[in-house]
Amino acid sequence: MKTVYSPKHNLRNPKTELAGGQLVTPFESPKRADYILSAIKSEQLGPVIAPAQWPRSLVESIHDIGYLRFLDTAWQQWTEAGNEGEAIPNIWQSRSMPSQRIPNHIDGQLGYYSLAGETSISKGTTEAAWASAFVALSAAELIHRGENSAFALCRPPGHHASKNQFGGYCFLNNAAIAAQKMLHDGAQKIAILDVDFHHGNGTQDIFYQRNDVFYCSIHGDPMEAFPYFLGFSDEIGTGLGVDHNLNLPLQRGATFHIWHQALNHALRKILQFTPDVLVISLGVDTFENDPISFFKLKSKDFTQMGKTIASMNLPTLFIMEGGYAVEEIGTNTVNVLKGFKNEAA
Ligand code: 6XA
Ligand code: ZN
Repeated sequence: MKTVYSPKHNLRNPKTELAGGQLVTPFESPKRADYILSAIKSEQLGPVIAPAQWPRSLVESIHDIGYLRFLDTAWQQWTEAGNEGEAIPNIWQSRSMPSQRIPNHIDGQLGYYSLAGETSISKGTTEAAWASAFVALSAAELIHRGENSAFALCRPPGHHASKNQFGGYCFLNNAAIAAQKMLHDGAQKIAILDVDFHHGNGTQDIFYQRNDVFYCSIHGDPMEAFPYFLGFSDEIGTGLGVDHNLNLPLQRGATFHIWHQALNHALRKILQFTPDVLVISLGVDTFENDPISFFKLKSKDFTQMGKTIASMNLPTLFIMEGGYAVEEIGTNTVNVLKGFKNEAA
């Protein structure tokens, strides 16, 4: 299995994350990709290749032009306003302020274009986000050209990013961008299975009214876990998209036995959809020692996860999302990929 990787992820190196009432060193750090890359090499998963450049229009097919313009200018606007630290939103349009206007001031724009407050924009963030999207697009191209599987080592991650909002460490929705490219290239139907601990609110929202993309997620119950306001089991899609969205929230302490039952349920539904390609939003923050999550998967369980996914016999594009127990993130990620590779026909 080929891996697509760009060292430009290092340009995303914020110093601050708002957590527990403090500014802490962000969980989503460059080290994460380093651990994964080194496990890919030591476990000899396959070649590691650089991404190509892709037309901006492929990203514009998912994200609003105004949002992309905001990302292009946010850091400059922030520093020109005289700020010393990193750009963290601190005001949002709330239920009691239903304005449709987009503010001119950077503080207002940060609120308008974000859905959460932990993620700061730092110098280089936008460049890294684009490189991450190019990693996903290049891995999608491998599938288009006939590879049975590919791994996009994306960083920053993407599944929380909606068409016009960043948050949850995400800026551009890499999985959505890759799926849209494959549809553009001739695929009729794509299934996205999101196995990250967190619900992929951005991906769900982007495809919620569509029947060419089936989004399915297994995640911590949003009553108890980020992103709190989306990811419930009664969200099934609207319009053409009815029955093309499946949420399987699980409770605190879920073991692999319980998680795997949800996986089998998800895979049965995906088989009924008969997709041309399976996209896996691959977060390994379901790990028992993950610092920000509450499932109980062990390292060996990730191998079984990959094997079970391989039993679908579908071209499969893995896109990296979350996972923060940094020392184990490499092993756990590569366990999924090797489990898949060793089982795939
Ligand atoms: C912020 C939690 C952000 C979750 C990021 C993540 N308190 N998403 O791993 O998959
Ligand atoms: Zn996550």
